[in-house]
Amino acid sequence: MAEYQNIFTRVQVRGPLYPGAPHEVASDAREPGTSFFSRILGIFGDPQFGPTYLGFTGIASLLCGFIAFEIIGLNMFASVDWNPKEFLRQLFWLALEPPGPEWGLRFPPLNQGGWWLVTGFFLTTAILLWWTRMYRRAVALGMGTHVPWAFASAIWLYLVLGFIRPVLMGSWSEAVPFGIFPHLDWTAAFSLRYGNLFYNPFHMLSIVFLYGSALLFAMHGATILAVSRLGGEREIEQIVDRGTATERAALFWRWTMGFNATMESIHRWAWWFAVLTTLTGGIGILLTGTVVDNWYLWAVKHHVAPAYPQIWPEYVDPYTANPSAAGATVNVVPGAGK
Ligand code: 07D
Ligand code: 07D
Repeated sequence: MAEYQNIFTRVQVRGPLYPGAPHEVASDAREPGTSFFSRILGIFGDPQFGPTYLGFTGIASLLCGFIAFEIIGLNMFASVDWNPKEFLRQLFWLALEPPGPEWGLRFPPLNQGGWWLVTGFFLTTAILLWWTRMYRRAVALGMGTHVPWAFASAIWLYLVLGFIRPVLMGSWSEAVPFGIFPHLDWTAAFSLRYGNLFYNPFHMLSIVFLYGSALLFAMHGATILAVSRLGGEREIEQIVDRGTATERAALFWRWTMGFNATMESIHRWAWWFAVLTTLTGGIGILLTGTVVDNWYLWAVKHHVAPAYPQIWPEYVDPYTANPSAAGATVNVVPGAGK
């Protein structure tokens, strides 16, 4: 049994190199030398690498991604005065920041946020080209387009964060900086500026689907591994050979919770939970600062959160002192703002 308790694949099956399902396109990918076996890849998945397909959109996407990556790196390098040691030491703290609020939606000089705009353009182009490539490869193989549409949900959140919401707010300064820790600082500051994102119901929904994704993934992965000694992971055989792994797994769940997903429905659950994480998240970010200026006051108004009592009158929360500026017309603290 021990062999089933490892994260890595123990058995590596090697047949002749396989060019893939019969299809009319990508015939160049069948050229000899485009595929090879790798023991390391075999530990994580299929040992065969390739054939790959780059095509125009693939190459253009990688090129744009490379340009964005380079501009970020060079700006960070410049910010430490081209000192390689400092660059490496401070790498995780360095940033390419968006333009300041004084620029609105205008194009500032390169070193005052212009580079951020150029990078955003190339990164977004790279991501959209990669999406196009996935869509077209799926169609070329006669598959459904579920993968690109799931990816589109992530791209939606990305576009809301860095493009759609800043445009609605009338300022690039609202957008996320490029940088490892700076983008975390931005996330924390965003929550604080808009009165605690925990009270944003779409942030709540996004968390539900994020946690739900992890739970579903754990349940599904564990279930299939638990019946893999009966061939549970061989999906094709499971459809034809009834009565072994799948039925046992289904009965396990009926025994323990009265209900079971099917071989098909579990993947629908997984797809929707993952997709809804970023779909609801994007809605939550889009509403922040545009429709709702303070999620805490919003929650008080809608009886989600209680109002804190005023204990020390001399300390007045600036938001409660001027509720109209907070975009909410609640009198959270009686007597405050006089
Ligand atoms: C495991 C698949 C592989 C992908 C990886 C990410 C880059 C960035 C940096 C050129 C699960 C590759 C990273 C290409 C290179 C430069 C400057 C996916 C897997 C390994 N974040 N975030 C990370 C991005 C936002 C938040 C890590 C991207 C929002 C928090 C990584 C975006 C907010 C934490 C990263 C983005 C936010 C992170 C690991 C885009 C709210 C962490 C990501 C395009 C959603 C964690 C130091 C990972 C961390 C982390 C990338 C957006 C919050 C650098 C590309 C603005 C709270 N984010 N993030 O594994 O350790 O994802 O940060 O929107 O704690 Mg982030
Ligand atoms: C970022 C989609 C875009 C990514 C793309 C990928 C490349 C790299 C290269 C592979 C991740 C492009 C890829 C370019 C390719 C290679 C090598 C998806 C992205 C297109 N929060 N929070 C969420 C929790 C708090 C805040 C979502 C938990 C605090 C902000 C998620 C907690 C504050 C935002 C979530 C918590 C705060 C979020 C993200 C707990 C900070 C967002 C979902 C327990 C102090 C984002 C509505 C996701 C959002 C978001 C979880 C706390 C701020 C569910 C569990 C209160 C500003 N938070 N959060 O999938 O949608 O992101 O909010 O405390 O913007 Mg949060």
